[in-house]
Amino acid sequence: RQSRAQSVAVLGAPFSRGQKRGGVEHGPKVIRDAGLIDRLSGLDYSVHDFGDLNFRHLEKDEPYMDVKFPRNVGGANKMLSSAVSRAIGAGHTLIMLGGDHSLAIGSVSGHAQQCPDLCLIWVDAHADVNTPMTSPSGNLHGQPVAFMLKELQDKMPDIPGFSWTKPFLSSRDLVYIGLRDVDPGEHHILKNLGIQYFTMRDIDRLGIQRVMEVTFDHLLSRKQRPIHLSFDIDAFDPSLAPATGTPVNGGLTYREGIYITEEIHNTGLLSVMDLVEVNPVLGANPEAVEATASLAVDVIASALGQTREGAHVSIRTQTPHL
Ligand code: B3U
Ligand code: MN
Ligand code: MN
Repeated sequence: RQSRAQSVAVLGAPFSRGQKRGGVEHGPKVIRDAGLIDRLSGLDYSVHDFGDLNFRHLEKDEPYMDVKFPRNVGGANKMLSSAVSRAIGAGHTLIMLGGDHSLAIGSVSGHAQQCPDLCLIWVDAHADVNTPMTSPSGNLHGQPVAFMLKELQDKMPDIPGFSWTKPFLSSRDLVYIGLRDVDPGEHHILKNLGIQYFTMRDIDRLGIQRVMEVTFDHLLSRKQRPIHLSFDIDAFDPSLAPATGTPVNGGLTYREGIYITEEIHNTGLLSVMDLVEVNPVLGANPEAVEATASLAVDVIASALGQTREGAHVSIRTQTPHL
């Protein structure tokens, strides 16, 4: 089971310029404050908290076409990409705490530098595959997947701040789970490229167990390879994860979310996980923020092997009366 590294690195990416709402840069702090490091240490990993990246803010950053803050987003992701690449190269399993979802550009590309055969599971209410031409908002957190896909190469203009990266992922190496707010241009891309995706309706029809079976058939049946899990907290129902920028009704239940991460853990192939879009400023009250942050901790712990049936670690030394 635990075939990969026994060492987990946690890296915070306090960044919010991929969208317009302040506060998501405090995600790493509230997720740590909800007890992340202790929970992971309790799972018997050696946990290395790498702290937060220190992104430089660029004052002069005019929109390009309609794309907002291109140089800030590009620069932050360049920095994140090399940090992720270094951590994976050093043998850690990495947890990246966002920050908004534009950070997946750096996280997945840095991972791909070390693991060119990785596959990507994107758990989100949104497909985040707009190009600058299809984006209704100009926000880069709605576009990260478009920067990754080789098949979209000629649809992507040269955006200032992004000359360091080029597309590295095939559309067949990507599966979406939890979609329920997909823009027309995104729907066209999903259909046109034949991307495997499961909307909330698909989860209603098939059940989450079957969804995970088909996901792994699609990604792993030909060969075992590292998994990048990019988990947007807004995949969960807003009743569970209220403190986020773009909540959409009808999301994952707690049990569906945890089942997804349990199954990913059980593959033994999880290599990097992003947990993004926790925004403590948008919680209606402190309880709403705590609920969202503690859900984030639960889903990360579950991806790293916390089970609902419990576990026993060296019974003989810890409970000699047994
Ligand atoms: N699809 C819309 C909205 C959106 C995407 N991601 C989030 N919201 N979190 C867009 O702006 O691209
Ligand atoms: Mn997202
Ligand atoms: Mn989302």
